[in-house]
Amino acid sequence: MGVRVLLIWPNSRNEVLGWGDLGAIAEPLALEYLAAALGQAGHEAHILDLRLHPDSLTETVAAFDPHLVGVTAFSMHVRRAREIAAEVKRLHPAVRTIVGGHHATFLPEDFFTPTIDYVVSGEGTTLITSVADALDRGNAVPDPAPGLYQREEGADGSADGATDRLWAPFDGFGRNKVGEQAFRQLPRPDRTLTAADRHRYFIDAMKPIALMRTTSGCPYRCTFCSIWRAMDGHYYIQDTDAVVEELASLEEDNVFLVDDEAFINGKRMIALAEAIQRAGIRKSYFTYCRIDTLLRNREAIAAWRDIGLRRLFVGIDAISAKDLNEYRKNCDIAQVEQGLAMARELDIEIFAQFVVNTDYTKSDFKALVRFIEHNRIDYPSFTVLTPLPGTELLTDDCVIYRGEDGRPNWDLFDCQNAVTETRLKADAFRHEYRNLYRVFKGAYTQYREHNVIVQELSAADALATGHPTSAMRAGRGNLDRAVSGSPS
Ligand code: B12
Ligand code: SF4
Repeated sequence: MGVRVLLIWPNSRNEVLGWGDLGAIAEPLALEYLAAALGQAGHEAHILDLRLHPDSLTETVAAFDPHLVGVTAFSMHVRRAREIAAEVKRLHPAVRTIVGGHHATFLPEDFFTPTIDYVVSGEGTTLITSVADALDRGNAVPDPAPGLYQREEGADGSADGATDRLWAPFDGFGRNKVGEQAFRQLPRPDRTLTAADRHRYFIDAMKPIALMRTTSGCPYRCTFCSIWRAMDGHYYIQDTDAVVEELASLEEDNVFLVDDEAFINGKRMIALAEAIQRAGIRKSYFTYCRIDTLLRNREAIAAWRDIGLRRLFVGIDAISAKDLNEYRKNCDIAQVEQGLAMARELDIEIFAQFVVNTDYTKSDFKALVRFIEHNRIDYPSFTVLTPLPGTELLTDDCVIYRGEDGRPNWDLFDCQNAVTETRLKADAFRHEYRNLYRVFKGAYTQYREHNVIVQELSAADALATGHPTSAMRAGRGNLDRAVSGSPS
């Protein structure tokens, strides 16, 4: 018979990102994977993207009448995901709630609250299906499985001790891991469920844009990155035929390959480009690539340029030997400069990502600006060095902003706020950091169909949750214009 499962992508509680959701609102790929698996098992799934439909929770719950509501969450969504689950329970106490995604993968205990019934750590398709199957059998208790946590029956009365009363002990169940074979057999994301929204998904001016994955994981070991930890260092590759078939099924002309490092294996990428060409598929591609991977694989990058590769998202991350070592990037400045030059020769646009170290002084900020100008980088983008869950940077006491429960204030984990001590005073660091976006504002205009207000939020603003500041409201206005497609 099957049950009804509503899958939700949260809107951020605070619009604290430098660009907010303005730079990108992209397809909820994780939810489409979950929906496909649920559909195959005979359940009915529905996707609600709250970034695009921020006021639709109540009406969607009423209209779809779900048995199970699932919410995905990055760290910056923790509080919002908990709020959504609480709201769902308020509207409909009998509905079961389940949370998964990047934060739950490493810190499931942040979701051990009375209004969340299940938490999934790691790959979610099999586990959400087993929960839906159990509910379908009239049993709220699915089979125990690695990565699946369930709140004990009857423990919904009080918040205290909820963690202790979890049926699945945290230390015993770990993460749900997939092997390469299982990765290859994951169902193709169900994009029919986002059909009505697809024209609104964008990354900069690439609109509409589809997201797709051809590999998973990364063989490198950067200190600030949780991806290799989530995959235990494995790198899995999808079959060429499956990739070509999925690409052919996409209606969008723009495709963002969300592979963490697509070009690791140059021969495979050349073979894939040839297969895509043979299939007569023509799209504009954007994907991630390390600078040393780019240097090693000129031929593969050229082959992809010929089938439509337009932009590369390159994590340059650091401009000093000290930071490159500290981040364990395993490459040097000379390679960075050579890689940038090669991209220019190949006529590939570079979206360059820099990780601003919290030990930056004013002169480090100046050096970063000079480096970007000197290397004529098309599109610089910045994140603050953040101790993301799953990384060795997150230690017990490194986070200085904490919530009432003593846990880190996850609202600030958007990589645009320093959450640890900075060498500069906090306000000075924030000012210098925001200034980077101002300095390069002109560089963005050719890529953006809308102007963006760089938000001057203080950590205090962000901590005062639930009450948008005027800067947040201004951001929201821009967001509305951006998603409705009219340039501001
Ligand atoms: C593509 C991508 C983006 C894209 C688009 C994201 C989108 N759809 O909107 C862009 C470029 C916009 C982006 C931006 C950001 N991103 Co990003 N992004 C990714 C990337 C590379 C792939 C995401 C993806 O689609 N994966 C494929 C899906 C299928 O896998 P999945 O999400 O893991 O889902 C599986 C499981 O987690 C689980 N699951 C997931 N949700 C749920 C829900 C339920 C109910 C259940 C049961 C299970 C479950 O099952 C799923 C299927 O197997 C990931 C890294 C990665 N490898 O995942 C980083 C990643 C998610 N991004 C990250 C971050 C920090 C950001 C930013 C905040 C900062 C930044 N500048 O990068 C911004 C936020 C922007 C915003 N406003 O949302 C971090 C999140 C870490 C964390 N703990 O928060 C990641 C993990 C990268 C990293 N380690 O640094 N990102
Ligand atoms: S930052 Fe990039 S290269 Fe480094 S481990 Fe993460 S995905 Fe791999």
